[in-house]
Amino acid sequence: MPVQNSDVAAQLNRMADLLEIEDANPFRVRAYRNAARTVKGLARPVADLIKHKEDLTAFPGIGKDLADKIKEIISTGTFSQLEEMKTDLPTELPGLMNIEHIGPKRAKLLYQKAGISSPEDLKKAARAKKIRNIKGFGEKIEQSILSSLEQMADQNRRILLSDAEERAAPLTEYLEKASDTDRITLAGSFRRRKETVGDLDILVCSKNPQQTIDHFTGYKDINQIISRGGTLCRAVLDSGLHVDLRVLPPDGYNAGLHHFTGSKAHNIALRKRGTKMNLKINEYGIFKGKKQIQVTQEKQIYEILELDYVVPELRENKGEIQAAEQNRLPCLVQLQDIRGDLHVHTSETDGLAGLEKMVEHAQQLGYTYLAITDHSRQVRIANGMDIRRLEKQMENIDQLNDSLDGFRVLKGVEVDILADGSLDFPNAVLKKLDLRVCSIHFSHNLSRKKQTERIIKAMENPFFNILGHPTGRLINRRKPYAVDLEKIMAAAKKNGCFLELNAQPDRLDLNDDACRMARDMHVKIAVSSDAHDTGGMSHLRLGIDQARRGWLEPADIINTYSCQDLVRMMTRR
Ligand code: DGT
Ligand code: CA
Ligand code: CA
Ligand code: ZN
Repeated sequence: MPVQNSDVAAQLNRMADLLEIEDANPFRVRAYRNAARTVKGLARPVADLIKHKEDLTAFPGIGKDLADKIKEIISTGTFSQLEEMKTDLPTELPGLMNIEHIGPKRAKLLYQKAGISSPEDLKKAARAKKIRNIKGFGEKIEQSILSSLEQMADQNRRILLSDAEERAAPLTEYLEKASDTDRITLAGSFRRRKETVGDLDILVCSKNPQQTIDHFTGYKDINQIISRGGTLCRAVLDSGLHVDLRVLPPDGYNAGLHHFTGSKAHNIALRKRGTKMNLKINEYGIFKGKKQIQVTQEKQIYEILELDYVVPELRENKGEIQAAEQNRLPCLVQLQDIRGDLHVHTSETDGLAGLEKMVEHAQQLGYTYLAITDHSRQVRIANGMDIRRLEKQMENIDQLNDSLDGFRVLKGVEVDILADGSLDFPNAVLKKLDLRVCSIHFSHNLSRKKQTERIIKAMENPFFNILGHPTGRLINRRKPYAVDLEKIMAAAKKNGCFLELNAQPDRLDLNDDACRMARDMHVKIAVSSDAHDTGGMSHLRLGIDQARRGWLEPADIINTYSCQDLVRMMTRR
């Protein structure tokens, strides 16, 4: 199986982790992280690029040295320097850094003082109350480590939608090669565009199920076949991802597609409705008595049930069936409704591409505006800007705008919300900008009450526009901070502020339910990529998926508005 981009990124990040644990030069650490980010954001598999002898150093953050290392990873799965590092420190040690409260220093301490190198060791030691006595830890940290370990155990079986996409693409391509196969669809939570998926449910239309399954079992990335029947084969990929492959006959495809798209709760509710209409619905089709009603399109199932068509993203039994009955389903936002991106970073702070490159890419995406929102001074690890650098950037943007036609670069910032609720730049500076994304990057651990007050206080500043990544969660890695979203939204409404739906694959923050709450409370949302390079801007589509799951329409999303309207919305009072 060719080594995939996320595998390459994982190896580079592991090197960065080990270097951090060894307290190496921060520039070296950042070089590996930047390269990892670039590889992860590439539109094509890096293995392909190498095969076609393309120049990797053309990509941001990749020099000659890193290009060689990436080639080594592609051919051997690792690189010699990483292997050498591993001889001094246990391989799995960086894994500890995924746990909340554990950075490189503490990971090293845990290993040196208590011989702990894996989450399992750590859990045992924390339960035995042995962590609290290590210098730099204490009882409170011990307890939060334990609780985040327990939470990770619950979550880690689900993988990010974007990672699932990456695993699914080559598999689908492989399945298409078999003769006699027709349609191939990824159903289940993947088709409903949930932020994480438990497994892949692949449906293949074929008249020859045995042959299709034979072909599937020959896929190189399969680690284990769990079961194999006449039309169903369950397997585990090398990455640990489970796959259910189902073969459906041509005349049963649409009924099966509907059934295996789910959700289970939606299916059950539809089945109940069917029963009231004397119809029986199951994975094979819809039946009136013994007679099967022909279904040649998935839409027909809803027609037969006298419902408007419900798109997969809404099939969660959260009111969509009633809405479909009463012709009041939302007219959901689509990617093409988006006219600009309101949160991106450049190489001025922790981005990889310069201002011009980012703007050029936004134009290629068909946008008419782009807000540049680099970090403020507080975020030193991301090379946050001081006032002078911000002002210089504003000048550069003014100049660039003079040369652009039909496109506007908005002067923005991602300004830190400090612990006391003030913003990291004085109002006299903030005033000069077109737009301000205000985010929390520190003091995540305040009480729910204090955190809520902090954000509301920030929103009372007349230059507060958009609350960036509103809950601070990192899927599978960091819990949302304790905060009262309903109060936050009420304050946003009152003050004319907006909330972000950050489209980074592991943030997708707000989640679907919170988007729905915003809609109900008439608070508008900015769907933003938070890109750190040009490739990252296309993550916005994942934000749109999430927005759709949250019932959002174009009018609920501020970056579907014209630039003029948008700028007006950023001026409060
Ligand atoms: P996941 O894999 O946890 O992310 O979520 P799903 O929705 O993909 O769930 P999965 O893989 O267990 O099953 C795929 C679909 O099959 C599910 O969305 C609906 C359908 N399905 C599975 N089990 C049942 C069931 O017991 N009753 C009904 N009505 N449908 C089911
Ligand atoms: Ca599934
Ligand atoms: Ca499944
Ligand atoms: Zn941020």
